[in-house]
Amino acid sequence: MNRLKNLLAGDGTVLTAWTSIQDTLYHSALTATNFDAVTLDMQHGMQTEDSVIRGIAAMAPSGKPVIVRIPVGRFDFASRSLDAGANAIIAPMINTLDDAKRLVEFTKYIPLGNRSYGPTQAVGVLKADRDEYVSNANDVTRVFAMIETRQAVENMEAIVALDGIDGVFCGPADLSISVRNNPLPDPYGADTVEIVRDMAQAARAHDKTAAAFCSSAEHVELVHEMGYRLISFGFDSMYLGTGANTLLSQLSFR
Ligand code: 3PY
Ligand code: MG
Repeated sequence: MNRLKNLLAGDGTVLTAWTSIQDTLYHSALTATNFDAVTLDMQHGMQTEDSVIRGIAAMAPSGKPVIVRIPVGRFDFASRSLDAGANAIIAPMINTLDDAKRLVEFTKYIPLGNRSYGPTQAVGVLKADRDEYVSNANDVTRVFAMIETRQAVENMEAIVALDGIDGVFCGPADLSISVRNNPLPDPYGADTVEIVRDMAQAARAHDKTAAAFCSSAEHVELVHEMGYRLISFGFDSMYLGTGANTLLSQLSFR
């Protein structure tokens, strides 16, 4: 049950796939790639409550951590995802200390939070004893607050310092939109790159994990060099398109 925590121990880097596709056969296929973890995206991705619950169970035999990005404010489903056996939660648009407190309330058992008891599916999926699961869940399930607005940056120190928040997750597109006051994103552009660097330093200063979303190898290298250790790379259309086109490019007659 402490899959993600173990992978991150000792300054380890975890590269996670990021998927919007609801199909459990596809989820299992993703676990067979060299990604270390899989993130099911319910915010902008098309994952549903059903596909998340079934996806977690389908991926369990791989032993790879499953992370769920909940829709904005769906703290109830953060609890349910953990009850279904998710290893980690990414919560978008955590802008204030109150937002962060509410996230912790729903994802950590007492004394850190107020997560309701009932790890129904988790114990089977993670092959854990019920009491063992509950006793260790606060420590081993990871909770990430997305910092992706100007307001969140202003409150970043307080958010990252909060007990129960295990890390910050940089959303570079929304961050650039908010900072530049421009609906067209400029991820990791000149106006936000130093904020992104500060985010990693704030996480490190509190012994928490810095995490980030990337859609190019260049950005993965950039955030890795800054100290980010949970990094998503690409999404479904990139995996399928790059894979198919790489295969086709190997043919001499095309
Ligand atoms: C962002 O870049 O804003 C994200 O939320 C990544 O999905
Ligand atoms: Mg975002």
